[in-house]
Amino acid sequence: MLDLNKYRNEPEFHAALEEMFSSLDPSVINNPKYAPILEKITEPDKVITFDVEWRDDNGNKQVNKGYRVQFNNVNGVYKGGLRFHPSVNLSILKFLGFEQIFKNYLTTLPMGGAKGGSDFDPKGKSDAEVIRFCDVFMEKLYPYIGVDLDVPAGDIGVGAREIRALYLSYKKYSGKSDCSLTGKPLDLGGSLCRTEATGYGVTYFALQALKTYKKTDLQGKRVIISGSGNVALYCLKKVTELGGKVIAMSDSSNTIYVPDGIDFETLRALKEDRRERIREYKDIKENVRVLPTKDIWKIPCDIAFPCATQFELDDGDADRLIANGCIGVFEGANMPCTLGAAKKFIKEKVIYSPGKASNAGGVAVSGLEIEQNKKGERWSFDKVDKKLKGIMSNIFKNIYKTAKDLGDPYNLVKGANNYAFIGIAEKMLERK
Ligand code: NDP
Ligand code: 2IT
Repeated sequence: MLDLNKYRNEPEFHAALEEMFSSLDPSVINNPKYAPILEKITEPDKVITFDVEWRDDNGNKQVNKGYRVQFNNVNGVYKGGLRFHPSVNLSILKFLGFEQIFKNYLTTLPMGGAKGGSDFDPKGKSDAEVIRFCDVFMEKLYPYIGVDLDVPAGDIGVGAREIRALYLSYKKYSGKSDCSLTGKPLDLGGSLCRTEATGYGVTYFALQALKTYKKTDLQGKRVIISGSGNVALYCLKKVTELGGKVIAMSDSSNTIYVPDGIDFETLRALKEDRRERIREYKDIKENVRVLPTKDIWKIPCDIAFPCATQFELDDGDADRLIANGCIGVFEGANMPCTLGAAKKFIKEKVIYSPGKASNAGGVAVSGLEIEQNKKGERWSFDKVDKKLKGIMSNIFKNIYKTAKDLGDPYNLVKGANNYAFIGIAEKMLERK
């Protein structure tokens, strides 16, 4: 029997394992044929760590830690983002890499699970510093990646600027221009709709779930979205297009509460072009209240999209959302709800979707970027968007059916985990 206690000193990874194994149906977790793979599925195939020594603008030497966790490639090439954030450590990257195995399986595209990154903080650094850091990071990482081996992408702190720098360095050091990274800028072979994919995808997922469970949609709904990075911004755009009113968003410093609704283009320019703090929105628009970050969950809403980071929504926040009448919580981030918060939503029949299902749109379009690069094709925005819609709809259908078949229709955690675990476990048994 698998003993999760040995992972207690890796709290994020431990939580991801507990979420998976406690949700598996007894017919799955106790099935003797899966016993031999339980240990194997919880240990990464390979963990690569390296020092990144780079020079800041004053010429001083700085050192950060670099990582790539290649978790499991039974479903295809190692695939998953790179995160640059001061909190990055192996526990966080193992949790993200583990989740990625099952998320990527749900997309139906041939991708295994991986994650990587650094404790480097791009915030407050000049463009030149970020580019120098990315260059050394890639000098160390390039021997381990490539289109048929491992294909990283972005995540927190790794956006268009970082991917451009990383890909140019990859080409320089490897002498290759294969699809070794996704989320590339369009002029370097990126896919249309990759920037929008995670935020649009979680919104498409929400729409399908709202229709199925509550025979409703986003029209006229009061929505809150935590974060204001890549996922949150394009969730804002799609929710607004579909008739929802996004009344609050956040960053790690503040929440803004805007009862009239947040304007996408104003916030996009503030965050993407000018890299400012979200509170600056108050200086541009009327009727804006600036609150502490955590107060976002106190604002009454119909639907919540946690799109910032892990464990940002705790048990007490769940109680407040439920008391305020929230009907759906759709994770755009990876594991933003604590396990206790998720349990409360499921118990109270608030529609709750785990990130590995509802935020799979980003990696799905990454998979489509690989396909386009391999075929030497460039698909239109509408074509990619249509495929994304189809993939999100298919994920919802598969996990909803599994949850229903297990006699627990509101439990999409059970639905996603049992469905994806069986898929991966069967492939692991086949490989032996
Ligand atoms: P970005 O770096 O673009 O944005 C992150 C946002 O979250 C920022 O607004 C940031 O605020 C906020 N944030 C980060 N840490 C904290 C914190 N500790 N407390 C409060 N707010 C915080 O990242 P993404 O939008 O790409 O990623 C967001 C989430 O979505 C992550 O969990 C990521 O793993 C997940 N995800 C991303 C995908 C993608 O395609 N990009 C795909 C699937 C999942 P600040 O600027 O102040 O740091
Ligand atoms: O968490 C995620 O799925 C991502 N950060 C996207 C990974 C990818 O390879 O596009």
